[in-house]
Amino acid sequence: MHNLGMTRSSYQRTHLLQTPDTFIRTTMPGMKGANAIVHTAPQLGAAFTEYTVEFESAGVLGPTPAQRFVYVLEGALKVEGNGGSRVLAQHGYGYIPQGAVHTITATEKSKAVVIEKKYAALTGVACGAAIYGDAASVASTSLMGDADLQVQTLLPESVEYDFAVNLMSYEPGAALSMVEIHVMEHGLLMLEGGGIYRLDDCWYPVTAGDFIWMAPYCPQWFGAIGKTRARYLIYKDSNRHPLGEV
Ligand code: UGY
Ligand code: MN
Repeated sequence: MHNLGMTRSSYQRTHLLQTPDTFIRTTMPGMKGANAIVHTAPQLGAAFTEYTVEFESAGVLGPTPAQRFVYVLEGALKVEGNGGSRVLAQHGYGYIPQGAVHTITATEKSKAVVIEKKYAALTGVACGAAIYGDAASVASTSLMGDADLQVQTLLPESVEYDFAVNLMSYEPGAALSMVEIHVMEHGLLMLEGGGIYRLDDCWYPVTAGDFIWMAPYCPQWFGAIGKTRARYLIYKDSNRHPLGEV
């Protein structure tokens, strides 16, 4: 059933809204029993990749030329290498430094979002160590004093790490208190609920399952609408000078 060429998806110079009706699956070297929906990549102007992987049971993710962050949306993934073996259940996440040999295998039919970025090394600073956690046990803090807008920071905010991944949870009616404009870019996956996202000079209805890429300096604002909380996973580059190493 087609919908006469209509979609909420929108591709603009400063942003991409990619809704599930426009997702196309692909594969990558080393990927077995799995496929990827690539939401953002350097081809779009981004300095990172973000993709959703749909695994069959025993499906495998291939290697990466970059740092890797993985967040389990459904099912469970076994991560082997880099000092051990562990299983990440739903809402579990892992950060694997660039160059660390590892394998990621689904222990059941699973879905995960993967973020990868080439590490921006600093002389005299060691790359951050691997991290594994469960979002359910990460403490949250209010954004700018608003208790209805909670942020969970999944990676350490230290110079060894050159990007951040946060979970942002909005109670119904909560909103960013300002339109943000900043040098950092974002990759955003809506996990729950929905609302209105302002991107540049456009206002979009968004809902769980949607992906958004925001270029550096893209004006951005979100207000949660609906009777359940809205929640998204958001990437941003961090801890580096815009001109490069210092
Ligand atoms: O961390 C951020 O920049 C975040 N507040 N941006 C956003 O939610 N669009
Ligand atoms: Mn922002």
